[in-house]
Amino acid sequence: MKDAAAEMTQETIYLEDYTPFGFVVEEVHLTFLLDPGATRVKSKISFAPNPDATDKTFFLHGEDLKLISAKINGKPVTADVTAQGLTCSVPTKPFVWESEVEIAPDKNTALEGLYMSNGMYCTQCEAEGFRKITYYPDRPDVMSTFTVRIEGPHNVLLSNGNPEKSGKNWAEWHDPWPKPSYLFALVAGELVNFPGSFRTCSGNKVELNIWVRPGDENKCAFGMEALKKSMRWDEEVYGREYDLDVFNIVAVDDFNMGAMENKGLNVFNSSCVLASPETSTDANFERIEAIIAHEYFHNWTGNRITCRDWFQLCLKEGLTVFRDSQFTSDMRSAPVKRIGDVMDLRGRQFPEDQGPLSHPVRPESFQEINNFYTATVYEKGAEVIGMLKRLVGDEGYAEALELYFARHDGQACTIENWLKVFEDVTGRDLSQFKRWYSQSGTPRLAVDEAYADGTYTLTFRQKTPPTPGQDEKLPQVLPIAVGLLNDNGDEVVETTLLEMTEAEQSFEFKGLSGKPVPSILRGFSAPVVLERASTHAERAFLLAHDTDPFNRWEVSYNLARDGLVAMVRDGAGPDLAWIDALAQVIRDDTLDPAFRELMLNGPSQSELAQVLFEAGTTPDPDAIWQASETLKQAMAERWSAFLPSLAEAAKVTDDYTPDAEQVGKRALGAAVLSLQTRLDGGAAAQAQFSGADNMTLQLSALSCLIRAGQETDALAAFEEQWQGDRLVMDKWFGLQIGATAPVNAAARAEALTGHAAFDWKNPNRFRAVFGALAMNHAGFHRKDGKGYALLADALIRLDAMNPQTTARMCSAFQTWRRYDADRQALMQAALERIAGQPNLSRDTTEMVSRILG
Ligand code: B3K
Ligand code: ZN
Repeated sequence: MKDAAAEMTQETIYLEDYTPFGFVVEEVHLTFLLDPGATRVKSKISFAPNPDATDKTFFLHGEDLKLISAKINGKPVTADVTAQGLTCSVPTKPFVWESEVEIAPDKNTALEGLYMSNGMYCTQCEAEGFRKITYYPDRPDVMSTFTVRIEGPHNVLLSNGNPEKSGKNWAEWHDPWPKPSYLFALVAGELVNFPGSFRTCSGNKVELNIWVRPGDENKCAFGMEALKKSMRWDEEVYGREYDLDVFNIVAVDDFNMGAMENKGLNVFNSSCVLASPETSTDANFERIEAIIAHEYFHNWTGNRITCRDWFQLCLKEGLTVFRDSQFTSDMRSAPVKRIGDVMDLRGRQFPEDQGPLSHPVRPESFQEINNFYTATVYEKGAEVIGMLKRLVGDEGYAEALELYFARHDGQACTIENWLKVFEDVTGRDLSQFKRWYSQSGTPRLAVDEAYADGTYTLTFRQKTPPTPGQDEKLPQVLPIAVGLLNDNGDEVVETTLLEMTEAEQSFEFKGLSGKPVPSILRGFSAPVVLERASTHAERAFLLAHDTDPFNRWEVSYNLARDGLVAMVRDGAGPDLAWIDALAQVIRDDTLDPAFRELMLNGPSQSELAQVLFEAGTTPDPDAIWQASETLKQAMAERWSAFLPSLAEAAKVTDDYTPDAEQVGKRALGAAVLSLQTRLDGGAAAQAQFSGADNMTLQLSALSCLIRAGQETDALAAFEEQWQGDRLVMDKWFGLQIGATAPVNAAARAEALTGHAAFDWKNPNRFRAVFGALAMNHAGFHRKDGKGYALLADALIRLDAMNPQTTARMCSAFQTWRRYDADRQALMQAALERIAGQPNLSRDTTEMVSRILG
């Protein structure tokens, strides 16, 4: 173990300690002389004392920089330099700071700051990467205009804002909008563009470009259309217009996350922008559309109005996720999007909020801010905004947003600023609602019901279990959408929003002619765990009659969950009554195929482990896997008579498009194929694989063949066909670990790290292999600990190169306390082995110590 003293040297930053910087920055001029091993960065920055600040210490962040020279008002100065930055004595009046530093982009494997990817220069500054480029007050509340000159022998030289001037081997850019340093970007390389253009609502013409490596131009058309749709949607729905002459997107292969919203120059992980039917799945297309929208929407929610400090991250991220969900709902199917979002919330955010990494939507302390780009900040943050909108209504929300943009444009803001616009517009007191930002944990909501003399009473009790650092919780505001149905299945009370504010609270519905059947938490109106015992008969009734698509799906999900729990815990057989009821829904061709496919999705194996754990049963991953296999086998056998006709009906005969209609059909077709494979040993999957003319069909067939153990030839053929396409090869690496029987997963992951195309330095490839291992629930949680040991070895190796991606992947261990003593001991040993490494990064040190608790 690393000694306690070493651990304690990691500084913790607290929200309550915020103070403004002592200086304002009026202008920034940067010059880059590009060189892989020795790039020179010259800065010329106009500072003035900040009248709002008391502490006038002149501290500039700077890490891994070689300081060549520093001047104030043209005269050389000597600065006091440490590993974190420099201080210097400065005039009490406005002054100009100049510095020259040297950096080595080709050595930068952390992919933060200025780095190289396949010969191209690229930056990633959020959250604190700018300090690896030059000395600067690298904090989001310091906003300034930037003028950038880039010199280098590359055909493309890009930065933020509008192009000013250029010549052979140089270009100058000017961004007129004041921005924090985290939104700075620079790209240089031998790139080609896929051009487009957009006319804004007030008639301005914007030049659009997607810049890619030569050969990738044919994968840009979809992204370009998604960008135009996003620009139009933001004008129409939020009244937000684009504000520069150009909007550039660049695709880069080595990137720690999905994409980055740098002002006017979005940088994308190539997996999140490049798409073609042959190489991308329907899911890829949907994700690309959503991410392009998300980054574009940041132009207003994030860039024009940014965060005062990193504790306010949800101000931009929760809101922008909420906005991109609205966009996808409008472009595609709103119920399908909602169900997908809730599955994602339960799959990623709930485990986070119910384990050692639980933190509020607005955290109050951190050691490494990159560790807080979490499902809680993003997805729960978006849920909080959805609740706010439900409470104040669509009009109140629209007015509040108008006021937010008008009042705070050009500012660095807080959650207090955000809530105040809602208070001012609606006259509501949101002080209790604000607990959603400060209390961590998932509230549990229990319900009792009573009926007498035409009055139906629902009594709710809310309770949030203790989470790290928060033993006691206060009641939160819960918007609970409820509808009531009569015995005939008619809706006697339409969706009504109940506003719960107490720990226990009753709501009455009067004038009913009989005891109704309630449909509670429609649309998943609050991110809680609803605890309500329900009879089989009532669920079957709602499955047939609920008009709320989300709750109709929820009933099926709950039936699947409870059936699986009974199988694992009590040794019960599959719930045949549910399988038969579900058959009616699956075969109902008046329903959207995408919705029908979603109805087949019960909880994941990991979610089931959590459910068992909470019910007091130690989850056995092998038994969970076995139960889920038995259930699917039973479904396949019970539905064998109609599977072929369902498969036929799900076939798409038109040319491929990634639109919602075709996507839904292919999703249903894939679910049917996987059931058929259980009956025919892989014959139908083999036929689909051989005849597939798009990646969605090819990959769903390959997945079935892997599950059936029939994959050897198909995997070889796939590799032969796609070895030249790195994004498709990521799928090849991941699928053979993710879809295989648990017993093989760890060995396959280990073997694949020896494959010639495995690259430790490429986060996509690393995640393909180790993300897939962590997702193969029973495979990762092998009883002998091989999965844990392998992941720990990989994380130790990666940490020296790329702390951010390493720290993120540590969360695979976050559920460790759910499992039996042997597995817990093995996971603890793996975590302690990581923690004990010399020179472990700040990122990984923080994550491992939080997980260990
Ligand atoms: N804002 C970036 C995420 C930056 C992550 C830094 N570790 C992408 C996004 O949320 O849109
Ligand atoms: Zn974002």
